[in-house]
Amino acid sequence: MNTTIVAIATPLGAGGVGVIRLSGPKSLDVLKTIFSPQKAQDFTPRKMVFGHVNFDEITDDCLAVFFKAPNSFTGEDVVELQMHGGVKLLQLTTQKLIENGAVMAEPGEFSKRAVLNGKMDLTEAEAIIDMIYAQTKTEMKVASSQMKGELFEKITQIQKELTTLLATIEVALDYPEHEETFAEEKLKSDLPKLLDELQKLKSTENLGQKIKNGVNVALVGEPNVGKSSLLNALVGFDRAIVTDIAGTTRDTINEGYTYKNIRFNITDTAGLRQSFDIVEKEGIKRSLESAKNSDFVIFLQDNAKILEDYAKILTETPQNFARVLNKIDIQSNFNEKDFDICISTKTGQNIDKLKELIYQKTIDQSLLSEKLIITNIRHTQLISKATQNLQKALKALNVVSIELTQVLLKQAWELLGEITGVVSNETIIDTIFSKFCLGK
Ligand SMILES: Nc1nc2c(ncn2[C@@H]2O[C@H](COP(=O)(O)OP(=O)(O)OP(=O)(O)O)[C@@H](O)[C@H]2O)c(=O)[nH]1
Ligand SMILES: [Mg+2]
Repeated sequence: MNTTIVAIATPLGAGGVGVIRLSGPKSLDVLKTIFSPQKAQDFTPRKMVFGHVNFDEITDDCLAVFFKAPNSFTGEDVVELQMHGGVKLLQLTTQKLIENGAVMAEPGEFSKRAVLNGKMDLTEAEAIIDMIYAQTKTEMKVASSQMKGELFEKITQIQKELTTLLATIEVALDYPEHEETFAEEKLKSDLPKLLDELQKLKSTENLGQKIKNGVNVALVGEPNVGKSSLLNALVGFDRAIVTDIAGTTRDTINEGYTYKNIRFNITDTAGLRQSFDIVEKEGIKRSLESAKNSDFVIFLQDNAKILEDYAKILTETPQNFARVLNKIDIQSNFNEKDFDICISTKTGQNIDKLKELIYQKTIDQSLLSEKLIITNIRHTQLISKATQNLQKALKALNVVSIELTQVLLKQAWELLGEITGVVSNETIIDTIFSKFCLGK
């Protein structure tokens, strides 16, 4: 990492301030090729310097700050230059810095360098990206706890316990006559505890995905029952076209809303009916597909014409659904007991209650207060594999040999190490950081 990288760290667009970041051994020298402090002064680390940038007949008043290695985000010499936030100004300045010795940073390269220089572990770096893209407070909270290193600590603690068990096996292999029984006893009592800890982490995976990507809810039902009207009522604006013509919606329409700090992604679909229209048929096919792939299905019915036979849809949908009666403003002669909730998108009656019902049926609130919630698929996959290894290790102990247990535990240790980056290879690192944005 001898190169000095540069990138615009703020989003491109007209803004009051734009920041350009440099990292690497020549950061300060490269900055000095275009920036001069107002007063004759040296750069004291972490102290803002007022001055101006001057090159190719372009000039701007700026603030610059220098972080001396290793006390910086990347662990290298870092410079941040605050200029006015014009797209062209920031682009031309970056280009000039490249002409004067810096190289363009890859997406995520600052964070990658921070990890490679031991300034943070992989889980913390991944939490940064989650914070940047967070859409809800819950998502922010989970990312913050990961950024504070809570996942790192948990995984490291499990690895430490595995190391102790591996050491016990080692001794048992050297002195089988004295130690083997002791080692077996210890493994039989300690491994289930570790398995419990991993399984507890894994149990948060489904909630973690919902926190990160939102809860997917599909609206299905016959044409004209008011699905599009319900979508509009839930999201709070006229997103979908509503008419009294049956078969108005054909393509699926997606829109979201946030309730109790969780994002809900609603899919409005084509009304289900026997159709010979090729476009509508395709819409109906997609409608059933989105019902199948969602976390929750709202099966909507019309108070003017209550349909008895929804068996077909229910067999194709997930177990998690609600029967909802719409248009209760039309007439009151319906049996409330046949439905989970009765609403009117026209008057807005019970729309809030429906939001609460969806929340209750899709969010496991007992898990929501857990200190650690796994939101990253990479982490859940590794935790699953490590869990399988521990299960096999426990079995091997009973029926095969302590040597096999040893191999399986070592592998589990390494799988957990991939989460934090203690065990890593270039491909893993490159894949993770390629998802980052430029300048981070
Ligand atoms: N009275 C009354 N009319 C409603 C209510 N909700 C929807 N409607 C009317 O029912 C008709 C159909 O509404 P849509 O929302 O387009 O129904 P849809 O289920 O999306 O219909 P398709 O897209 O054709 O499948 C429109 O005329 C709406 O104004 C309601 O709560 N009360
Ligand atoms: Mg519609």
